Amino acid sequence: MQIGIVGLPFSGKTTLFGTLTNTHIDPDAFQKRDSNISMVKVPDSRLDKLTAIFNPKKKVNATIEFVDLIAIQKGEHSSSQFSSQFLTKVRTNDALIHVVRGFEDDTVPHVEGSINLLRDINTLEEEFLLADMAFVEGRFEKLEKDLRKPKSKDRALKEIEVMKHWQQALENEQPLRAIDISDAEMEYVSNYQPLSAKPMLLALNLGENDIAGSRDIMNKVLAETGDKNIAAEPFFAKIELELAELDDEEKEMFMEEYGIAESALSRLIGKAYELLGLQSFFTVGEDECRAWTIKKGMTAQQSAGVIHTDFYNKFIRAEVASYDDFMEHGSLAACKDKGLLRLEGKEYVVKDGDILNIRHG
Ligand SMILES: Nc1nc2c(ncn2[C@@H]2O[C@H](COP(=O)(O)OP(=O)(O)OP(=O)(O)O)[C@@H](O)[C@H]2O)c(=O)[nH]1
Ligand SMILES: [Mg+2]
Repeated sequence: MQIGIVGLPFSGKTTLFGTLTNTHIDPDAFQKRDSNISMVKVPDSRLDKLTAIFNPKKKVNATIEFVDLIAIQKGEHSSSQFSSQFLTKVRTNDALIHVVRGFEDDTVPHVEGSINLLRDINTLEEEFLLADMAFVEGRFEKLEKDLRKPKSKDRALKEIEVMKHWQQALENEQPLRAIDISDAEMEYVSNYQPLSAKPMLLALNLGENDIAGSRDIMNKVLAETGDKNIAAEPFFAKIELELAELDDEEKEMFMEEYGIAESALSRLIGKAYELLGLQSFFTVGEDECRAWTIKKGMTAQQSAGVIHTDFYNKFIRAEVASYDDFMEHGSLAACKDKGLLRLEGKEYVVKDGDILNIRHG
């Protein structure tokens, strides 16, 4: 999974990237390159506990790739077109984190001269809507030509219907993530990755003084912007970057002092999982304990396919124990004795925290 970090200049993107990836950053050095990419282990206390029990040779966390993208400036794309380089990078992202500046700091100028979360959120959203409108217009031009060719006419007619639906939404200033795209429509547009359709996590980069009221600020922002594929989470880039560099004991002490319950990484990843409808299952053993990321609703066979395509093709059954049952009884053998190690077929819908052992041919 890949998550892109976007936002206006000086909002704290690179600082957040440094916090999430635990890399010491020199913003000046980073700005010279156009984007930074880093793979991050998804923190998971359940995996830690399983590892403590099995004591395996290897512990493998699920991973997420974060990309620190370049800043987006208002009106920068006067033709309503993002640079193709930017688009190519954003297209491959499964979701976007939009860093919104909420901290005051006279030494770091705000491009608009003042702090206003909703204005900045809308600025970026408008750029996305404009880019998608330009995309839709481009498709109409191409589809007009396709209409004249007998071979492509039928398909073009269908796609035009979808593009009209999209255009109507965009003209009403509705991001495409807020509209329903049916499976039938999807068939014609599954290759497209409009910006305003990306699930969006608003990362509100607040100042130190906002820590106590951060949930209220978040709820207010969500009340104004909320659509179904949007989430928000407050964070405090500067403090949290400093925290990320401390050892665990010190970190805990300072987090408590600041009233921050969980690291920025686990908070934002938690939100991203929710937003994207993701969950984890585990495989355990003496060789390896491992967390895997799947979409909610995936079956045992589909989940087996995430481990290996062969497991999908040659799937026979899955032995399943829930994480809670396992922790209560301490071993798979004990679960089996209690009838809590179930044999499930390929249609079984895997639940968050299931421990799976795939039997395959
Ligand atoms: N006081 C304060 N300063 C911050 C905070 N977050 C970031 N900064 C500072 O703001 C400046 C810009 O932060 P960056 O993380 O580089 O912002 P950016 O969004 O990556 O900026 P560009 O890549 O230039 O668009 C840096 O000097 C940071 O140290 C914060 O929460 N509080
Ligand atoms: Mg930056």
